[in-house]
Amino acid sequence: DPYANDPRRHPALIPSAEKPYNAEPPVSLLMQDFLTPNDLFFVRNHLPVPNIDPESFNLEIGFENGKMRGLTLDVLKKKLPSKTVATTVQCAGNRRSDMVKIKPVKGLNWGIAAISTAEWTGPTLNSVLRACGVDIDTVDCGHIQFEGLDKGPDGTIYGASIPIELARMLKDDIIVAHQMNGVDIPKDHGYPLRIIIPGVVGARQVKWLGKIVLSKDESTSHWQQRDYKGFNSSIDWHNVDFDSSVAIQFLPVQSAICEPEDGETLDDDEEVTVKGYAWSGGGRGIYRVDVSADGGKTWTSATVEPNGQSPYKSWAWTFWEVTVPIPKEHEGKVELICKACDSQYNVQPDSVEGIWNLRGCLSNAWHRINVQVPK
Ligand code: MTE
Ligand code: MO
Repeated sequence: DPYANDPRRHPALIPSAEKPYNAEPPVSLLMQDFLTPNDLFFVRNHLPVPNIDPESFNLEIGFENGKMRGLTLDVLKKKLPSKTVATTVQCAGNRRSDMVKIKPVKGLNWGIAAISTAEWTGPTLNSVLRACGVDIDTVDCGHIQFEGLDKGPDGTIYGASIPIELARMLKDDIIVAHQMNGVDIPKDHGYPLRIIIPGVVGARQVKWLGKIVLSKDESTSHWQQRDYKGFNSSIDWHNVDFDSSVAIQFLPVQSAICEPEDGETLDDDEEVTVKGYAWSGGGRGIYRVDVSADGGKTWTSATVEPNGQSPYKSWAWTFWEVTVPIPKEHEGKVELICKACDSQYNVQPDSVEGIWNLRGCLSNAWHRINVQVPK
């Protein structure tokens, strides 16, 4: 069993798959802390968790046509200036279960908690490359590829890449991280090293980082080329051409209701206090979250808790809260809806129909839950 050495996990995590292990925290715990505790951080593994010896570990950095440098953990931790960034990591498949309701898709049936936030510490990608004599602003390459040390029984390795323009834009906030919330990154999240690329889809933030390659080409990895891309709602598995679409990088604006939970019975029939999270990719902060208890006819804007980051470099989520009146003619149940607006005034689409895609990625329609109201 290639998964026999996988780490022990927190019993509260809700698995969507066991081998490889994938799990999200219960919604009731998601908003307990702004920084998600490491053992409750959602887990998205495609392969067995590798066992890496920190003593012999060497991060390889180079160009396609030859290894240029190897950096030990000691050098990465002690010789280079370190930076800490609080960022939210979201899987492209977060809230996929809402898409499945329209039409089946291929993918893990994530609820609303394939998203978590941590403070990541390590040298910046910029300083790591500079230590190798590479100037990220002038280097002649098209993409920066990242390779994981996790390997499938058939030899498959996990890899991803970002275009060099994206790397330049984010260079001071891309972290070659060795710490997560102040401790060594746990095994499930990439021990001993992981690349953190704020504002970008989880899939590019390669765990168990073993290699950084400056290349003229994108990563040829399955997950860069044949997964984690968007398509229109008429494309299905018979006519899909993965080469016709672009790999997802920045994620769109997202929000979800965590309290009350779907199906819950309220204890009041006049008003309800609604809480949730909101986040957008690309460093876009959250300007507003609106909540409706009458199917979207009327809205109340929530109090959005500042996350301490600029709306133009907002890497972490925000929590919000609002009390809304319950309509008189509720017949024992109401639908609660939330939608967020980010700092580029992007809003979430009102329904899933127009954004449905065969992989169930980018599921960010208005979040709707149903609750029972006491008579
Ligand atoms: N890196 C490696 N090496 N192997 C993986 O399977 N999964 C990716 C990304 N990095 C993955 C990886 C995906 S799809 C996501 S959403 C995030 O890691 C999840 O990070 P987490 O498990 O720390 O929440
Ligand atoms: Mo993911």
